[in-house]
Amino acid sequence: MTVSDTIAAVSTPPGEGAIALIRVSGANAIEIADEIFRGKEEPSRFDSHVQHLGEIVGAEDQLIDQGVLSVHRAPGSYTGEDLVEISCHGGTLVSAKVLDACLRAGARAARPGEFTERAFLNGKMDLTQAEAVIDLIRARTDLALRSATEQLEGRLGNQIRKIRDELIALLAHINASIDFPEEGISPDEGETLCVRLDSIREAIAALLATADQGRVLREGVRVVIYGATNAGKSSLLNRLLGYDRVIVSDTHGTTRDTIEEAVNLQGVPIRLLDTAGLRASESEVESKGIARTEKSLQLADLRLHIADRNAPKPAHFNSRKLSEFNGQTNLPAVAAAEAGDSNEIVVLNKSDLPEDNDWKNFPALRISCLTGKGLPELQTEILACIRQQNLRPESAVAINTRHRDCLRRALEFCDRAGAAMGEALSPEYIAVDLDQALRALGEVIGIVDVEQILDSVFSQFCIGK
Ligand SMILES: Nc1nc2c(ncn2[C@@H]2O[C@H](COP(=O)(O)OP(=O)(O)OP(=O)(O)O)[C@@H](O)[C@H]2O)c(=O)[nH]1
Ligand SMILES: [Mg+2]
Repeated sequence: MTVSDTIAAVSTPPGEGAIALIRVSGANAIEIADEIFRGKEEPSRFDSHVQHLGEIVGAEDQLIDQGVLSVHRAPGSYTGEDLVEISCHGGTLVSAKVLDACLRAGARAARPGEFTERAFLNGKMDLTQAEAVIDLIRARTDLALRSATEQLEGRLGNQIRKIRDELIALLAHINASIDFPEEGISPDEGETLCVRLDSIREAIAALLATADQGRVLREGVRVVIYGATNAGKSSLLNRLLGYDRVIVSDTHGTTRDTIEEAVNLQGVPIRLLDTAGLRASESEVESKGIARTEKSLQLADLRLHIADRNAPKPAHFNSRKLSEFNGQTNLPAVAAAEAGDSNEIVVLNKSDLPEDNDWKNFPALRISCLTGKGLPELQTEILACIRQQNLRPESAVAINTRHRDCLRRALEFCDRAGAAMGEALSPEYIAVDLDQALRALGEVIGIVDVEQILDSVFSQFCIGK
């Protein structure tokens, strides 16, 4: 990987805006600025981080736009290299022309994420911090934003480094006993080593346990609305969403597919799913829809089981078996609900209408999607369930899928090393496993030089970041 060439990109999103920002980074950035900028003095004479007004010119000194240029000298810039930022008027054509002028003057068009990649390669941030930049850009809730900010500040990286340091010390100890076999590892020492390895394993496991919270922060809590046809599932989705997203009608079986929308519930990101209503159906399409309902329920973090209180209680509320509706299926989720798990909230809708005798004293939350009554209580209940399942990320360190894979491998190798220690195998065996664990941990923060990891991380960025 070469970091010698100078890159340039428009860092603001395409389209019309008040201003656009063009960034140039690399050894020739300031030279390029000199070539395309006409102001009171040349950019190469600017103080670092100070903005100057001037004219941006293209080929043959043709005026492109008036703009503001600042020079950020290495190593005190975002990328750690000489970096130039040019703000111009935000038209698509203007920013394209400014970029073109930079390219003519010797820069190369940057790939997505290349500025952040350089920041990483120049030691300005570790890989978890670089990933936090993507999370920050994509954050849609306050919580997700806070988590990304703390990761950007290096909290996750620091924890990984701490575990790594302990592992390195342990490995050094074991390597010493390989180099000086006559000294060996005494039983006493063996025991301390085991204790130290155990505490490392615990620390890795604790980070792994935040994977669910990380998924929630990045993707949202999966909440699935299900129940008999015509109960008001689609009406509830529309209500929670705040607009009429899904078709609502009094025809049974209106919704035949699963429909997903993102909702922000007091800062908690939610993926809300409306599903095809449950009933015995002859129609192939509807049966397929019900099969999808079942699939969604298996992946749900939380289920909202909704029924029409104005109608008799559907049979599956008693038998809790979907088989009565669909021939052969038997919902595991329904069975779980019977066992009294907390992942399900039973909701009786249409509380504006009289209640059917079947529901007398039935313990459930009563709402009306028509009048909005009971909806605040339902939202509170949803949030309480999420908190109870520990899905609400209060602690801001939360790992992503890539981190999880690395940490799982690290833990596996630590477990193997632990087993080898327990069996008093020769220290070489232990050292091999610990070394692998060390590598896996290093991958999280990008210490191991594995180019494909870098490619997969930085290709998710937008250009100019
Ligand atoms: N009176 C009253 N009617 C409601 C209420 N909520 C929904 N409805 C009506 O009930 C009917 C069914 O609502 P939907 O939201 O389409 O029900 P669904 O569960 O999505 O039905 P399917 O998609 O067929 O499974 C519609 O005519 C709604 O207007 C309510 O709280 N009170
Ligand atoms: Mg519906």
